[in-house]
Parts: sequence; structure tokens; C-alpha cells
Amino acid sequence: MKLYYIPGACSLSPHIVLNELGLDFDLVKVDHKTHRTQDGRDFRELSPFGYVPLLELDDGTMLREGPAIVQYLADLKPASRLAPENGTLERYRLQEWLSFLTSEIHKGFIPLLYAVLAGKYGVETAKPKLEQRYAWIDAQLAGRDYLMGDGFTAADAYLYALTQWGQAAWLASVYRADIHFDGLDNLRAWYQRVRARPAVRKALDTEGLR
Ligand SMILES: N[C@@H](CCC(=O)N[C@@H](CS)C(=O)NCC(=O)O)C(=O)O
Repeated sequence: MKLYYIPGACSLSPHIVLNELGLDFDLVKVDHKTHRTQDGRDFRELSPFGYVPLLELDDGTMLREGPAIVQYLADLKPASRLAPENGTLERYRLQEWLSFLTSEIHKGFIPLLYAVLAGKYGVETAKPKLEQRYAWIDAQLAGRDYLMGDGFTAADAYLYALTQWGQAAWLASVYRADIHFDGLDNLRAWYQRVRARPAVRKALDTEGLR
């Protein structure tokens, strides 16, 4: 299996999941400016829109879209409980989280990513919405270690990959668009808890993120 990734991008989520599962995999780095892979291929020929994550299976099948990729991976090792069993209400709860993260948080960052083009108005619209959604996540984390309760799931990996964007220097430099987590004590404790996991530390080290 190969995971195509850009350091620090949303592909960090399946990277963490692969580490958590202890699966054998290769990483292929993609240059976000040139869209070329580290072995010199044009990434847009592999991924229609040129975005990561992309998972290449051993038979050459390509699987796209982060929420689908992490569920595919977790289902390879059901005992890991990174995704609850298919067909159970808990599985739909995981999909509820992954859908929320992909549409409300992940894509919520887009106007900030494009803030230079969108201008100050775009930031002033996008930032409070993200902060409101992070406050809601903070409330959901009250009294629980991870998003779905006592155990780490694929949803935690995704939220971690997205939350580290919040205070990135490039956001702070553009119209002070960085997201503040002040007062969100549950979220901050969760972040440190996830960050301390060996699988997460290994992914951060590999991507040169600290
Ligand atoms: N819908 C896709 C979105 C993936 C996405 O937005 N990837 C970004 C990084 S977080 C990317 O590769 N951007 C590079 C580009 O678009 O050129 C998913 O959820 O997997």
C-alpha cells in the first residue's frame, strides 16, 4: 500500500491511522507547488484534482477521499476499534464525525487558505464560523478522552490533522486569521492527549512537523 501525502496536509489523518494500525505501507511525498511526486511523476495523472490523500492498494487500485480511506484502513483491522463495526449505530456516529469534520472544519478552513484572494471580508466570515464549530467540539469532549468516548478512532486522527492548522504561522500572518483555542480546555487537553500517542508522534516526525 502507498499513501500519497503532503507534509502537514489532511493526509496526516490516514498517515496517523496507518501508524495506529501498524500496517506495512510506503509514503510518497507530493510537492504541493509543482504537483510532482518525489519519484518525478505528475500527481494530477493519479489524482484527478491533484489533491492528497490518495491511497494506492497493492493491486494498483486507487482510493480517494480521506473519510473513505480511513474507514477502509480501519476495516482491515477491526480489532483496533479505530472504526466501529459496520452496520452498528456507533459506525454511523463515526461517519457523522467524519462528515462533520470534512464539511464543517476541513472545508471551513478554505476561505482562510485563500484569504489573500478572498480579502479581509472572507476571513471575517470564515473565522467566527470555525471558532463556533470548535467550541461545539469542545463541549462534545466534556468528560471523554476522545471524540467517540474512551477509545481513539479514525475521527480523532482527522480532527488532529485539521486542528494543527488552526495556529499555523501562515494563517496568523494573513489578516490574523489564526484560530484561538483559548478557553476550549477540553479541546486543548484532547489535543495534547492525541499528540502524545506514539503513532501520532511517529507521523509528525516522518512529516518533519516538529
Ligand atoms: N475532498 C478531499 C479534499 C482533499 C484536500 O483538500 N487536500 C488538500 C490538502 S488538505 C490538497 O491536497 N491540496 C493540494 C491541491 O489542491 O493542490 C478529501 O477529503 O480527501
